Amino acid sequence: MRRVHGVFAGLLAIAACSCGNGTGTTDSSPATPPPLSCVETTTLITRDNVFEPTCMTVQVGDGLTIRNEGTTAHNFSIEGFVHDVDTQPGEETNTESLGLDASTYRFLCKYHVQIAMDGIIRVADA
Ligand SMILES: [Cu+2]
Repeated sequence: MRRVHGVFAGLLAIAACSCGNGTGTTDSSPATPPPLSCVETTTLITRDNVFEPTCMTVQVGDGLTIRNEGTTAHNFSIEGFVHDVDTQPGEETNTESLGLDASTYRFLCKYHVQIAMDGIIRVADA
């Protein structure tokens, strides 16, 4: 019993050492968005392949103007909601009120989400 306990403690020590070398991979989840400085705007620009800004603040009831300054079609979707708006290159799309409660949401381009074309939208109480 005593010997088993000793081996276990040794393994813990080794695990702690390898963590210190930066090999830990368990905490890479973006579940908690980092505290970004969000831009207060209802105009979202899409480029190839990034949103600008990547963090925006709007008021409850606001709609968006999505302007595609890229050379390929981009999409605006809000994770977990039905919004699904395509904007062609050089064009502009105006959405109606997003109809979202005050909270923080992730938006993304469904065509390029695999290459991290996404952002954060904060909906604030008017
Ligand atoms: Cu895109």
